[in-house]
Amino acid sequence: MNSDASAPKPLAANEVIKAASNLLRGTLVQELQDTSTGAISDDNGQLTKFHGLYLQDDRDLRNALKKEGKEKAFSFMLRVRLPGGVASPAQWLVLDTLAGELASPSLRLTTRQTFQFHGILKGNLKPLVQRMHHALLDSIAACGDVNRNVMAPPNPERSAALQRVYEDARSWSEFALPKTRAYHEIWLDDALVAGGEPEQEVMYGPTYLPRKFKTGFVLPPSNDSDVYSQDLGFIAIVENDQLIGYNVTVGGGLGMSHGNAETFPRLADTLGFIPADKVNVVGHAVLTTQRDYGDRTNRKHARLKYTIEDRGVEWFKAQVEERSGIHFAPARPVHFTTIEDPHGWHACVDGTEFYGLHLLSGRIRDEDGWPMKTALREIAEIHTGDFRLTPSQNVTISGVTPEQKPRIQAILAKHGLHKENERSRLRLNAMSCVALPTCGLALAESERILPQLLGKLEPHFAQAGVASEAVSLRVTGCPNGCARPYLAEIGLVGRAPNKYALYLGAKYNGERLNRLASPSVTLDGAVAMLAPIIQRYGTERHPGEGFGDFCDRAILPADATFHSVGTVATA
Ligand code: SRM
Ligand code: SF4
Repeated sequence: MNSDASAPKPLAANEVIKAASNLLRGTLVQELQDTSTGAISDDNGQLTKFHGLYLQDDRDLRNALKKEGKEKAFSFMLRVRLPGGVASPAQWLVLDTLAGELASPSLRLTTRQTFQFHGILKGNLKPLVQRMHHALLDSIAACGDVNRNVMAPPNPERSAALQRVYEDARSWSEFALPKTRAYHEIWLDDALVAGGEPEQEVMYGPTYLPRKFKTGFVLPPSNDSDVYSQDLGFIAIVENDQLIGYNVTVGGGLGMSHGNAETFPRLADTLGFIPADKVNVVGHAVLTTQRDYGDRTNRKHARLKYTIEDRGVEWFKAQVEERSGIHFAPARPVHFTTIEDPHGWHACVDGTEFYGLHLLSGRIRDEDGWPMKTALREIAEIHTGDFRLTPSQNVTISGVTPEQKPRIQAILAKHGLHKENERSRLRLNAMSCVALPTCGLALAESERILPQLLGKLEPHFAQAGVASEAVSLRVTGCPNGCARPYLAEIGLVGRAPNKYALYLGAKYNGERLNRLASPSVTLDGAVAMLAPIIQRYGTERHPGEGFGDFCDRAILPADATFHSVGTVATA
Protein backbone atom coordinates (compact mmCIF):
# COMPACT_ATOMS: atom_id res chain seq x y z
CA MET A 1 0.00 0.00 0.00
CA ASN A 2 1.35 3.45 -0.91
CA SER A 3 1.35 6.00 1.84
CA ASP A 4 2.69 9.52 1.58
CA ALA A 5 4.36 10.36 4.88
CA SER A 6 4.42 14.06 3.97
CA ALA A 7 0.65 14.22 3.37
CA PRO A 8 -1.15 16.26 6.03
CA LYS A 9 -2.78 14.09 8.66
CA PRO A 10 -6.56 14.17 8.68
CA LEU A 11 -8.23 16.35 11.26
CA ALA A 12 -9.54 14.69 14.41
CA ALA A 13 -13.24 13.83 14.21
CA ASN A 14 -14.10 16.51 16.78
CA GLU A 15 -12.69 19.20 14.48
CA VAL A 16 -15.13 18.20 11.77
CA ILE A 17 -18.01 18.19 14.26
CA LYS A 18 -17.11 21.64 15.56
CA ALA A 19 -16.70 23.07 12.06
CA ALA A 20 -20.12 21.79 10.98
CA SER A 21 -21.86 22.79 14.21
CA ASN A 22 -22.83 26.37 13.36
CA LEU A 23 -21.05 27.65 16.45
CA LEU A 24 -22.01 24.80 18.77
CA ARG A 25 -25.66 24.38 17.78
CA GLY A 26 -25.55 21.13 15.84
CA THR A 27 -28.97 19.52 15.84
CA LEU A 28 -29.38 19.74 19.59
CA VAL A 29 -32.76 21.45 19.48
CA GLN A 30 -34.25 18.61 17.43
CA GLU A 31 -32.59 15.88 19.49
CA LEU A 32 -33.84 17.30 22.76
CA GLN A 33 -37.37 16.87 21.45
CA ASP A 34 -36.85 13.17 20.70
CA THR A 35 -38.41 11.32 23.63
CA SER A 36 -37.76 7.85 22.16
CA THR A 37 -34.33 7.76 23.81
CA GLY A 38 -32.69 9.23 26.88
CA ALA A 39 -29.51 9.75 24.88
CA ILE A 40 -28.32 12.10 22.16
CA SER A 41 -26.09 11.33 19.16
CA ASP A 42 -22.32 11.15 19.56
CA ASP A 43 -21.79 14.28 17.48
CA ASN A 44 -24.21 16.38 19.50
CA GLY A 45 -22.71 14.81 22.64
CA GLN A 46 -19.39 16.45 21.73
CA LEU A 47 -21.15 19.81 21.38
CA THR A 48 -23.06 19.64 24.68
CA LYS A 49 -19.70 19.64 26.46
CA PHE A 50 -19.21 23.27 25.43
CA HIS A 51 -22.57 23.91 27.14
CA GLY A 52 -21.29 22.23 30.32
CA LEU A 53 -23.14 18.95 29.78
CA TYR A 54 -22.00 15.33 29.42
CA LEU A 55 -24.10 12.37 28.42
CA GLN A 56 -23.47 9.54 30.90
CA ASP A 57 -25.08 6.31 31.97
CA ASP A 58 -25.31 4.57 35.32
CA ARG A 59 -22.54 2.00 35.02
CA ASP A 60 -23.80 0.06 38.05
CA LEU A 61 -26.88 -0.79 35.97
CA ARG A 62 -25.20 -1.41 32.62
CA ASN A 63 -24.92 -5.20 32.70
CA ALA A 64 -28.40 -5.83 34.10
CA LEU A 65 -30.01 -3.53 31.54
CA LYS A 66 -28.03 -5.14 28.73
CA LYS A 67 -29.21 -8.59 29.81
CA GLU A 68 -32.78 -7.34 29.77
CA GLY A 69 -32.22 -5.88 26.30
CA LYS A 70 -32.97 -2.38 27.55
CA GLU A 71 -31.36 0.97 26.77
CA LYS A 72 -28.59 2.08 29.14
CA ALA A 73 -29.73 4.23 32.07
CA PHE A 74 -28.80 7.49 30.35
CA SER A 75 -28.65 10.80 32.12
CA PHE A 76 -26.55 13.96 31.98
CA MET A 77 -23.93 15.54 34.17
CA LEU A 78 -23.95 19.35 34.29
CA ARG A 79 -20.98 21.40 35.45
CA VAL A 80 -21.66 24.95 36.59
CA ARG A 81 -19.36 27.79 35.49
CA LEU A 82 -18.19 29.45 38.67
CA PRO A 83 -14.93 31.42 38.38
CA GLY A 84 -13.05 31.30 41.65
CA GLY A 85 -15.80 29.09 43.12
CA VAL A 86 -18.02 31.86 44.53
CA ALA A 87 -21.74 31.21 45.12
CA SER A 88 -24.25 33.32 47.03
CA PRO A 89 -26.57 31.74 49.62
CA ALA A 90 -29.50 32.31 47.23
CA GLN A 91 -27.63 30.44 44.50
CA TRP A 92 -26.75 27.67 46.92
CA LEU A 93 -30.42 27.22 47.76
CA VAL A 94 -31.37 27.00 44.09
CA LEU A 95 -28.67 24.40 43.38
CA ASP A 96 -29.66 22.46 46.50
CA THR A 97 -33.30 22.38 45.39
CA LEU A 98 -32.50 21.39 41.82
CA ALA A 99 -30.44 18.45 43.12
CA GLY A 100 -33.29 16.16 43.99
CA GLU A 101 -36.04 17.81 41.95
CA LEU A 102 -34.38 17.64 38.54
CA ALA A 103 -31.14 15.72 39.16
CA SER A 104 -29.66 13.19 41.58
CA PRO A 105 -30.07 14.39 45.17
CA SER A 106 -26.38 14.89 45.87
CA LEU A 107 -24.29 17.82 44.69
CA ARG A 108 -20.63 17.34 43.86
CA LEU A 109 -17.92 19.96 44.33
CA THR A 110 -15.13 19.52 41.82
CA THR A 111 -11.36 19.85 41.88
CA ARG A 112 -11.76 23.08 39.89
CA GLN A 113 -14.01 24.88 42.36
CA THR A 114 -17.42 24.29 40.93
CA PHE A 115 -20.62 22.24 41.30
CA GLN A 116 -21.67 19.23 39.31
CA PHE A 117 -25.13 17.74 39.05
CA HIS A 118 -25.42 14.11 38.01
CA GLY A 119 -28.40 12.07 36.88
CA ILE A 120 -30.30 14.76 34.92
CA LEU A 121 -32.78 13.12 32.56
CA LYS A 122 -32.91 14.57 29.06
CA GLY A 123 -36.34 16.10 29.60
CA ASN A 124 -35.13 17.87 32.73
CA LEU A 125 -32.15 19.58 31.11
CA LYS A 126 -33.90 22.71 29.91
CA PRO A 127 -35.87 23.37 33.10
CA LEU A 128 -32.70 22.89 35.13
CA VAL A 129 -30.63 25.27 32.99
CA GLN A 130 -33.47 27.79 33.03
CA ARG A 131 -33.81 27.71 36.79
CA MET A 132 -30.06 28.12 37.15
CA HIS A 133 -30.26 31.07 34.76
CA HIS A 134 -32.83 32.78 37.00
CA ALA A 135 -30.29 32.46 39.81
CA LEU A 136 -27.65 34.07 37.54
CA LEU A 137 -25.81 30.79 37.05
CA ASP A 138 -24.80 29.11 33.82
CA SER A 139 -22.72 26.23 32.53
CA ILE A 140 -21.30 27.88 29.40
CA ALA A 141 -17.76 26.68 28.67
CA ALA A 142 -17.61 24.62 31.86
CA CYS A 143 -16.40 21.80 29.58
CA GLY A 144 -15.34 21.63 25.91
CA ASP A 145 -12.37 22.89 23.89
CA VAL A 146 -12.33 26.34 25.46
CA ASN A 147 -11.00 28.14 28.52
CA ARG A 148 -12.66 26.25 31.38
CA ASN A 149 -13.67 27.30 34.86
CA VAL A 150 -10.92 29.65 36.04
CA MET A 151 -9.45 28.82 39.43
CA ALA A 152 -8.56 31.46 42.00
CA PRO A 153 -7.77 31.61 45.71
CA PRO A 154 -11.12 31.06 47.40
CA ASN A 155 -11.06 33.65 50.19
CA PRO A 156 -10.18 37.00 48.64
CA GLU A 157 -11.20 39.08 51.63
CA ARG A 158 -8.19 37.83 53.51
CA SER A 159 -6.23 40.68 51.92
CA ALA A 160 -6.51 43.46 49.35
CA ALA A 161 -4.03 41.61 47.12
CA LEU A 162 -6.15 38.47 47.14
CA GLN A 163 -9.21 40.51 46.24
CA ARG A 164 -7.40 41.88 43.22
CA VAL A 165 -6.25 38.39 42.18
CA TYR A 166 -9.83 37.19 42.37
CA GLU A 167 -11.03 40.10 40.22
CA ASP A 168 -8.33 39.41 37.61
CA ALA A 169 -9.40 35.76 37.50
CA ARG A 170 -13.04 36.74 36.97
CA SER A 171 -12.12 39.25 34.33
CA TRP A 172 -10.06 36.66 32.38
CA SER A 173 -12.87 34.14 32.69
CA GLU A 174 -15.38 36.60 31.19
CA PHE A 175 -12.93 37.77 28.54
CA ALA A 176 -12.32 34.22 27.31
CA LEU A 177 -15.96 33.13 27.15
CA PRO A 178 -17.21 31.93 23.77
CA LYS A 179 -19.39 34.53 22.06
CA THR A 180 -21.87 32.17 20.39
CA ARG A 181 -25.52 32.59 21.40
CA ALA A 182 -26.08 28.84 20.97
CA TYR A 183 -26.45 28.23 24.72
CA HIS A 184 -29.10 30.93 25.04
CA GLU A 185 -31.02 29.72 22.03
CA ILE A 186 -30.97 26.03 22.90
CA TRP A 187 -31.50 26.09 26.65
CA LEU A 188 -33.13 29.44 27.30
CA ASP A 189 -35.24 29.68 24.14
CA ASP A 190 -33.73 33.03 23.16
CA ALA A 191 -34.57 33.82 19.55
CA LEU A 192 -31.87 35.18 17.25
CA VAL A 193 -32.42 38.87 16.70
CA ALA A 194 -33.34 39.17 13.03
CA GLY A 195 -30.99 41.40 11.09
CA GLY A 196 -28.60 41.62 14.01
CA GLU A 197 -24.83 41.58 13.68
CA PRO A 198 -23.55 38.28 12.25
CA GLU A 199 -22.29 36.13 15.08
CA GLN A 200 -18.53 35.68 15.28
CA GLU A 201 -16.08 33.89 17.54
CA VAL A 202 -13.42 36.53 17.08
CA MET A 203 -10.91 35.04 19.51
CA TYR A 204 -11.64 31.32 19.19
CA GLY A 205 -12.69 31.07 15.56
CA PRO A 206 -15.33 28.60 14.40
CA THR A 207 -13.50 25.48 15.60
CA TYR A 208 -12.52 26.82 19.03
CA LEU A 209 -9.36 25.32 20.57
CA PRO A 210 -7.79 21.98 19.68
CA ARG A 211 -8.54 20.75 23.19
CA LYS A 212 -9.60 21.84 26.68
CA PHE A 213 -7.69 24.77 28.19
CA LYS A 214 -7.37 25.51 31.90
CA THR A 215 -6.30 28.59 33.81
CA GLY A 216 -5.44 28.96 37.49
CA PHE A 217 -4.40 31.90 39.66
CA VAL A 218 -2.48 31.44 42.91
CA LEU A 219 -1.02 33.67 45.57
CA PRO A 220 2.10 32.25 47.25
CA PRO A 221 2.77 30.78 49.73
CA SER A 222 -0.35 28.77 48.82
CA ASN A 223 -0.32 26.77 45.62
CA ASP A 224 -3.87 25.57 46.26
CA SER A 225 -4.86 25.36 42.61
CA ASP A 226 -1.70 23.49 41.61
CA VAL A 227 -0.64 26.25 39.25
CA TYR A 228 1.98 24.09 37.51
CA SER A 229 -0.76 21.71 36.37
CA GLN A 230 -2.61 24.45 34.47
CA ASP A 231 -2.34 25.23 30.75
CA LEU A 232 -2.04 28.86 31.81
CA GLY A 233 -1.11 29.97 35.30
CA PHE A 234 -0.79 33.32 37.02
CA ILE A 235 1.33 33.41 40.16
CA ALA A 236 0.58 36.62 42.03
CA ILE A 237 3.56 38.69 43.12
CA VAL A 238 2.86 40.92 46.10
CA GLU A 239 5.03 43.67 47.52
CA ASN A 240 4.04 45.69 50.58
CA ASP A 241 0.61 44.05 50.53
CA GLN A 242 0.03 45.29 46.95
CA LEU A 243 -0.33 43.07 43.92
CA ILE A 244 2.31 44.23 41.46
CA GLY A 245 1.97 41.56 38.81
CA TYR A 246 2.18 37.90 37.93
CA ASN A 247 4.68 35.27 36.93
CA VAL A 248 3.03 33.61 33.94
CA THR A 249 3.25 29.83 33.56
CA VAL A 250 2.25 27.77 30.52
CA GLY A 251 2.03 24.16 29.43
CA GLY A 252 0.99 22.27 32.55
CA GLY A 253 -1.35 19.33 32.21
CA LEU A 254 -1.79 15.97 33.84
CA GLY A 255 -3.82 13.61 31.65
CA MET A 256 -2.07 10.55 30.22
CA SER A 257 -2.96 7.05 29.05
CA HIS A 258 -1.53 3.90 30.64
CA GLY A 259 1.03 2.31 28.33
CA ASN A 260 1.24 5.25 25.92
CA ALA A 261 4.59 6.96 26.50
CA GLU A 262 3.61 9.75 24.12
CA THR A 263 1.16 11.00 26.72
CA PHE A 264 2.42 12.25 30.06
CA PRO A 265 1.78 14.66 32.91
CA ARG A 266 3.82 17.81 32.57
CA LEU A 267 4.56 20.71 34.88
CA ALA A 268 4.25 24.19 33.42
CA ASP A 269 7.18 26.37 32.40
CA THR A 270 7.48 29.92 33.71
CA LEU A 271 7.62 32.51 30.92
CA GLY A 272 8.37 35.52 33.10
CA PHE A 273 6.78 38.42 34.94
CA ILE A 274 4.06 40.78 33.69
CA PRO A 275 2.34 43.77 35.31
CA ALA A 276 -1.04 42.98 36.85
CA ASP A 277 -3.04 44.88 34.20
CA LYS A 278 -1.74 42.68 31.37
CA VAL A 279 -3.49 39.43 32.30
CA ASN A 280 -6.07 39.46 29.52
CA VAL A 281 -3.75 40.56 26.75
CA VAL A 282 -1.17 37.90 27.67
CA GLY A 283 -3.90 35.29 28.19
CA HIS A 284 -5.26 36.13 24.73
CA ALA A 285 -1.82 35.66 23.18
CA VAL A 286 -1.29 32.31 24.92
CA LEU A 287 -4.71 31.06 23.96
CA THR A 288 -4.50 32.13 20.31
CA THR A 289 -1.01 30.64 19.92
CA GLN A 290 -2.44 27.33 21.07
CA ARG A 291 -5.45 27.88 18.81
CA ASP A 292 -3.15 28.27 15.80
CA TYR A 293 -0.44 25.72 16.58
CA GLY A 294 -2.10 23.06 18.78
CA ASP A 295 -2.41 19.61 17.17
CA ARG A 296 -5.88 19.29 15.64
CA THR A 297 -5.17 15.84 14.20
CA ASN A 298 -4.72 13.85 17.41
CA ARG A 299 -6.70 14.65 20.55
CA LYS A 300 -4.26 12.73 22.70
CA HIS A 301 -1.59 15.18 21.60
CA ALA A 302 -3.66 18.34 21.42
CA ARG A 303 -3.15 20.01 24.80
CA LEU A 304 -0.92 23.06 25.07
CA LYS A 305 1.67 20.99 26.97
CA TYR A 306 2.43 19.05 23.78
CA THR A 307 2.60 22.19 21.63
CA ILE A 308 5.25 23.52 24.00
CA GLU A 309 6.99 20.18 24.33
CA ASP A 310 7.22 19.88 20.52
CA ARG A 311 8.15 23.46 19.63
CA GLY A 312 10.06 24.54 22.71
CA VAL A 313 9.25 27.06 25.37
CA GLU A 314 11.45 29.78 23.85
CA TRP A 315 9.51 29.58 20.59
CA PHE A 316 6.26 29.76 22.54
CA LYS A 317 7.42 32.73 24.58
CA ALA A 318 8.41 34.59 21.41
CA GLN A 319 4.95 33.96 19.95
CA VAL A 320 3.26 35.30 23.08
CA GLU A 321 5.50 38.35 23.20
CA GLU A 322 4.88 39.13 19.54
CA ARG A 323 1.12 38.67 19.76
CA SER A 324 0.72 40.61 23.00
CA GLY A 325 3.34 43.28 22.38
CA ILE A 326 4.56 42.61 25.91
CA HIS A 327 8.09 41.67 26.79
CA PHE A 328 8.30 39.33 29.77
CA ALA A 329 10.49 40.58 32.61
CA PRO A 330 12.49 37.94 34.49
CA ALA A 331 10.26 35.85 36.72
CA ARG A 332 10.15 37.01 40.33
CA PRO A 333 11.18 34.53 43.00
CA VAL A 334 8.24 32.61 44.45
CA HIS A 335 8.03 30.37 47.47
CA PHE A 336 5.20 27.89 47.85
CA THR A 337 4.72 26.06 51.13
CA THR A 338 1.33 24.39 50.88
CA ILE A 339 -1.62 23.27 48.80
CA GLU A 340 -3.90 22.75 51.80
CA ASP A 341 -7.25 24.47 52.26
CA PRO A 342 -7.62 26.39 55.50
CA HIS A 343 -9.97 24.48 57.82
CA GLY A 344 -12.02 25.81 60.73
CA TRP A 345 -12.45 29.53 61.58
CA HIS A 346 -10.16 32.19 60.08
CA ALA A 347 -10.23 35.98 60.32
CA CYS A 348 -10.34 38.31 57.29
CA VAL A 349 -9.13 41.90 56.97
CA ASP A 350 -12.68 43.22 56.55
CA GLY A 351 -13.64 42.10 60.08
CA THR A 352 -15.52 39.01 58.90
CA GLU A 353 -14.48 35.40 59.39
CA PHE A 354 -14.80 32.29 57.29
CA TYR A 355 -15.22 28.66 58.20
CA GLY A 356 -13.33 26.09 56.11
CA LEU A 357 -15.55 23.02 56.05
CA HIS A 358 -14.04 19.69 55.09
CA LEU A 359 -16.09 17.60 52.64
CA LEU A 360 -14.70 14.25 51.63
CA SER A 361 -14.41 14.17 47.81
CA GLY A 362 -16.60 17.27 47.61
CA ARG A 363 -19.75 15.20 48.01
CA ILE A 364 -22.74 17.01 49.48
CA ARG A 365 -25.50 14.67 50.52
CA ASP A 366 -27.27 13.54 53.65
CA GLU A 367 -25.88 10.37 55.18
CA ASP A 368 -26.40 8.83 58.59
CA GLY A 369 -24.37 10.91 61.03
CA TRP A 370 -23.22 13.21 58.21
CA PRO A 371 -26.16 15.40 57.11
CA MET A 372 -24.04 17.73 55.00
CA LYS A 373 -26.76 18.73 52.55
CA THR A 374 -29.26 19.67 55.25
CA ALA A 375 -26.66 21.55 57.30
CA LEU A 376 -25.44 23.60 54.35
CA ARG A 377 -29.00 24.39 53.32
CA GLU A 378 -29.77 25.61 56.84
CA ILE A 379 -26.66 27.77 56.73
CA ALA A 380 -27.60 29.14 53.30
CA GLU A 381 -31.03 30.09 54.66
CA ILE A 382 -29.52 32.48 57.23
CA HIS A 383 -26.11 33.33 55.76
CA THR A 384 -25.43 36.91 54.64
CA GLY A 385 -21.95 36.28 53.21
CA ASP A 386 -21.27 33.69 50.53
CA PHE A 387 -19.82 30.24 49.85
CA ARG A 388 -16.41 29.60 48.29
CA LEU A 389 -15.63 26.29 46.68
CA THR A 390 -11.99 25.36 47.09
CA PRO A 391 -9.51 23.65 44.75
CA SER A 392 -9.45 20.63 47.09
CA GLN A 393 -13.19 19.94 46.87
CA ASN A 394 -14.03 21.69 50.14
CA VAL A 395 -16.22 24.70 50.89
CA THR A 396 -15.69 27.80 52.97
CA ILE A 397 -18.57 29.67 54.54
CA SER A 398 -17.29 33.20 53.95
CA GLY A 399 -18.06 36.71 55.07
CA VAL A 400 -19.43 35.64 58.45
CA THR A 401 -20.07 38.65 60.69
CA PRO A 402 -19.45 38.50 64.45
CA GLU A 403 -23.25 38.55 64.97
CA GLN A 404 -23.79 35.62 62.61
CA LYS A 405 -20.95 33.43 63.80
CA PRO A 406 -22.78 31.87 66.78
CA ARG A 407 -25.74 30.95 64.56
CA ILE A 408 -23.53 29.25 61.99
CA GLN A 409 -21.50 27.56 64.68
CA ALA A 410 -24.73 26.27 66.23
CA ILE A 411 -25.87 24.73 62.92
CA LEU A 412 -22.52 23.04 62.38
CA ALA A 413 -22.50 21.76 65.96
CA LYS A 414 -26.10 20.53 65.79
CA HIS A 415 -25.15 18.34 62.84
CA GLY A 416 -21.76 17.31 64.19
CA LEU A 417 -19.92 18.97 61.30
CA HIS A 418 -17.29 21.04 63.05
CA LYS A 419 -14.72 18.31 63.51
CA GLU A 420 -11.87 19.47 61.30
CA ASN A 421 -9.54 19.44 64.34
CA GLU A 422 -10.27 15.78 64.98
CA ARG A 423 -9.38 14.62 61.46
CA SER A 424 -5.98 13.44 60.31
CA ARG A 425 -4.15 15.74 57.93
CA LEU A 426 -4.13 12.83 55.49
CA ARG A 427 -7.94 12.91 55.44
CA LEU A 428 -8.15 16.70 55.29
CA ASN A 429 -5.84 16.75 52.26
CA ALA A 430 -7.26 13.72 50.46
CA MET A 431 -8.95 14.10 47.10
CA SER A 432 -10.60 11.71 44.70
CA CYS A 433 -12.28 11.99 41.35
CA VAL A 434 -15.89 10.95 40.77
CA ALA A 435 -15.21 7.75 38.78
CA LEU A 436 -17.91 5.05 39.10
CA PRO A 437 -20.80 4.89 38.60
CA THR A 438 -21.16 8.01 36.45
CA CYS A 439 -17.83 8.54 34.72
CA GLY A 440 -17.74 6.78 31.38
CA LEU A 441 -13.93 6.64 31.43
CA ALA A 442 -13.44 5.08 34.88
CA LEU A 443 -11.38 1.90 34.97
CA ALA A 444 -11.59 1.51 38.74
CA GLU A 445 -13.40 2.93 41.77
CA SER A 446 -12.19 6.21 43.24
CA GLU A 447 -14.61 8.32 45.31
CA ARG A 448 -16.43 5.28 46.60
CA ILE A 449 -13.27 3.61 47.94
CA LEU A 450 -11.62 6.71 49.43
CA PRO A 451 -13.24 6.33 52.89
CA GLN A 452 -12.16 2.70 53.06
CA LEU A 453 -8.62 3.53 51.92
CA LEU A 454 -8.29 6.32 54.47
CA GLY A 455 -9.59 3.99 57.18
CA LYS A 456 -6.79 1.57 56.35
CA LEU A 457 -3.99 4.12 56.03
CA GLU A 458 -4.75 6.40 58.97
CA PRO A 459 -3.78 3.86 61.67
CA HIS A 460 -0.34 3.51 60.06
CA PHE A 461 0.23 7.27 60.18
CA ALA A 462 -1.00 7.31 63.79
CA GLN A 463 1.27 4.39 64.80
CA ALA A 464 4.24 6.10 63.22
CA GLY A 465 3.41 9.28 65.16
CA VAL A 466 2.88 11.35 62.00
CA ALA A 467 -0.93 11.74 61.91
CA SER A 468 -0.56 15.50 62.26
CA GLU A 469 1.77 15.80 59.25
CA ALA A 470 0.12 17.22 56.13
CA VAL A 471 0.28 14.47 53.51
CA SER A 472 -1.46 14.61 50.14
CA LEU A 473 -3.27 11.48 48.98
CA ARG A 474 -5.16 11.59 45.70
CA VAL A 475 -7.03 8.80 43.96
CA THR A 476 -8.43 8.62 40.45
CA GLY A 477 -10.31 5.93 38.61
CA CYS A 478 -8.20 6.28 35.44
CA PRO A 479 -5.03 8.02 34.24
CA ASN A 480 -6.81 11.19 33.09
CA GLY A 481 -5.87 12.60 36.46
CA CYS A 482 -8.97 14.55 37.48
CA ALA A 483 -7.94 14.73 41.15
CA ARG A 484 -4.42 15.78 40.10
CA PRO A 485 -2.93 12.49 41.42
CA TYR A 486 0.49 12.99 39.80
CA LEU A 487 1.05 15.94 42.13
CA ALA A 488 0.17 13.94 45.24
CA GLU A 489 2.70 12.57 47.67
CA ILE A 490 0.66 9.35 47.42
CA GLY A 491 -1.15 8.97 44.11
CA LEU A 492 -3.31 6.01 43.15
CA VAL A 493 -4.43 5.82 39.54
CA GLY A 494 -6.97 3.22 38.43
CA ARG A 495 -6.04 0.65 35.79
CA ALA A 496 -8.77 -2.00 36.17
CA PRO A 497 -11.24 -3.05 38.88
CA ASN A 498 -9.23 -2.95 42.15
CA LYS A 499 -5.96 -2.41 40.28
CA TYR A 500 -4.09 0.85 40.67
CA ALA A 501 -0.74 2.29 39.69
CA LEU A 502 0.91 3.67 42.83
CA TYR A 503 2.89 6.89 42.58
CA LEU A 504 5.03 8.40 45.33
CA GLY A 505 7.33 11.29 45.93
CA ALA A 506 5.66 14.47 44.68
CA LYS A 507 6.50 17.63 46.55
CA TYR A 508 3.71 18.65 48.88
CA ASN A 509 3.65 22.19 47.52
CA GLY A 510 2.92 21.06 43.96
CA GLU A 511 6.35 21.83 42.49
CA ARG A 512 7.43 18.26 41.64
CA LEU A 513 5.55 15.37 40.06
CA ASN A 514 5.56 11.97 41.71
CA ARG A 515 7.09 8.83 40.23
CA LEU A 516 5.78 5.36 39.58
CA ALA A 517 6.39 3.13 42.58
CA SER A 518 4.30 0.16 41.45
CA PRO A 519 2.53 -0.25 38.10
CA SER A 520 -0.32 -2.36 39.43
CA VAL A 521 -1.43 -3.05 42.98
CA THR A 522 -4.73 -3.76 44.66
CA LEU A 523 -5.84 -1.29 47.31
CA ASP A 524 -4.78 -3.68 50.06
CA GLY A 525 -1.51 -4.22 48.23
CA ALA A 526 -0.96 -0.45 48.18
CA VAL A 527 -1.63 -0.24 51.92
CA ALA A 528 0.78 -3.13 52.52
CA MET A 529 3.46 -1.36 50.44
CA LEU A 530 2.90 1.93 52.21
CA ALA A 531 2.83 0.62 55.80
CA PRO A 532 6.61 0.10 56.21
CA ILE A 533 7.34 3.33 54.31
CA ILE A 534 5.12 5.28 56.72
CA GLN A 535 6.89 3.61 59.66
CA ARG A 536 10.27 4.59 58.24
CA TYR A 537 9.00 8.12 57.65
CA GLY A 538 8.16 8.28 61.36
CA THR A 539 11.69 7.41 62.43
CA GLU A 540 14.01 8.38 59.58
CA ARG A 541 12.68 11.66 58.22
CA HIS A 542 14.79 14.77 58.36
CA PRO A 543 13.47 17.69 60.41
CA GLY A 544 10.61 19.30 58.49
CA GLU A 545 10.82 16.76 55.67
CA GLY A 546 7.48 16.09 53.95
CA PHE A 547 6.32 12.57 53.15
CA GLY A 548 6.79 13.11 49.42
CA ASP A 549 10.31 14.47 49.87
CA PHE A 550 11.14 11.52 52.12
CA CYS A 551 9.90 9.03 49.51
CA ASP A 552 11.80 10.87 46.79
CA ARG A 553 15.02 10.79 48.82
CA ALA A 554 14.89 7.51 50.68
CA ILE A 555 12.40 5.18 49.04
CA LEU A 556 12.32 5.59 45.29
CA PRO A 557 15.39 4.44 43.39
CA ALA A 558 17.25 7.33 41.83
CA ASP A 559 16.71 5.88 38.37
CA ALA A 560 12.92 5.56 38.69
CA THR A 561 12.35 8.18 36.05
CA PHE A 562 8.80 7.49 35.03
CA HIS A 563 8.11 11.13 34.34
CA SER A 564 10.70 12.69 32.13
CA VAL A 565 9.45 16.23 32.67
CA GLY A 566 9.27 16.46 36.40
CA THR A 567 10.80 19.71 37.48
CA VAL A 568 9.72 23.30 37.43
CA ALA A 569 11.64 24.96 34.63
CA THR A 570 12.09 28.68 34.10
CA ALA A 571 12.51 29.96 30.58
FE1 SRM B 1 -11.61 15.58 34.43
C1 SRM B 1 -12.65 13.93 31.67
C2 SRM B 1 -14.42 14.76 36.04
C3 SRM B 1 -10.85 17.86 36.81
C4 SRM B 1 -8.38 15.67 33.29
N1 SRM B 1 -13.29 14.57 33.91
C5 SRM B 1 -13.54 14.00 32.70
C6 SRM B 1 -14.98 13.48 32.63
C7 SRM B 1 -15.83 14.58 32.07
C8 SRM B 1 -15.18 12.14 31.90
C9 SRM B 1 -15.53 12.17 30.44
O1 SRM B 1 -14.85 12.85 29.64
O2 SRM B 1 -16.47 11.48 30.07
C10 SRM B 1 -15.24 13.27 34.15
C11 SRM B 1 -16.71 13.32 34.59
C12 SRM B 1 -16.92 12.40 35.79
C13 SRM B 1 -18.25 12.54 36.42
O3 SRM B 1 -19.01 11.56 36.38
O4 SRM B 1 -18.55 13.58 36.97
C14 SRM B 1 -14.28 14.27 34.74
N2 SRM B 1 -12.54 16.28 36.04
C15 SRM B 1 -13.66 15.75 36.59
C16 SRM B 1 -13.94 16.34 37.96
C17 SRM B 1 -15.43 16.48 38.26
C18 SRM B 1 -13.23 15.49 39.01
C19 SRM B 1 -13.68 15.71 40.44
O5 SRM B 1 -13.93 14.70 41.08
O6 SRM B 1 -13.75 16.84 40.91
C20 SRM B 1 -13.17 17.67 37.82
C21 SRM B 1 -14.01 18.77 37.24
C22 SRM B 1 -13.25 20.05 37.18
C23 SRM B 1 -14.07 21.24 36.77
O7 SRM B 1 -14.84 21.72 37.59
O8 SRM B 1 -13.90 21.70 35.64
C24 SRM B 1 -12.09 17.27 36.81
N3 SRM B 1 -9.94 16.65 34.91
C25 SRM B 1 -9.81 17.45 36.00
C26 SRM B 1 -8.42 17.75 36.22
C27 SRM B 1 -7.87 18.57 37.37
C28 SRM B 1 -7.78 20.03 37.05
O9 SRM B 1 -8.18 20.47 35.96
O10 SRM B 1 -7.30 20.77 37.90
C29 SRM B 1 -7.72 17.10 35.22
C30 SRM B 1 -6.18 17.04 35.08
C31 SRM B 1 -5.59 18.30 34.62
C32 SRM B 1 -5.56 18.34 33.12
O11 SRM B 1 -6.57 18.66 32.51
O12 SRM B 1 -4.51 18.02 32.55
C33 SRM B 1 -8.68 16.42 34.39
N4 SRM B 1 -10.69 14.95 32.74
C34 SRM B 1 -9.35 15.03 32.49
C35 SRM B 1 -9.06 14.35 31.25
C36 SRM B 1 -7.67 14.20 30.60
C37 SRM B 1 -7.32 15.38 29.78
C38 SRM B 1 -6.03 15.20 29.06
O13 SRM B 1 -5.42 16.18 28.66
O14 SRM B 1 -5.59 14.08 28.82
C39 SRM B 1 -10.29 13.84 30.78
C40 SRM B 1 -10.53 13.03 29.49
C41 SRM B 1 -10.50 13.85 28.28
O15 SRM B 1 -10.49 15.08 28.29
O16 SRM B 1 -10.49 13.23 27.22
C42 SRM B 1 -11.29 14.22 31.75
FE1 SF4 C 1 -13.35 9.73 35.30
FE2 SF4 C 1 -10.79 9.20 35.03
FE3 SF4 C 1 -11.55 11.67 35.57
FE4 SF4 C 1 -11.77 9.85 37.44
S1 SF4 C 1 -9.84 10.53 36.51
S2 SF4 C 1 -13.37 11.30 36.86
S3 SF4 C 1 -12.25 8.04 36.28
S4 SF4 C 1 -11.98 10.59 33.72
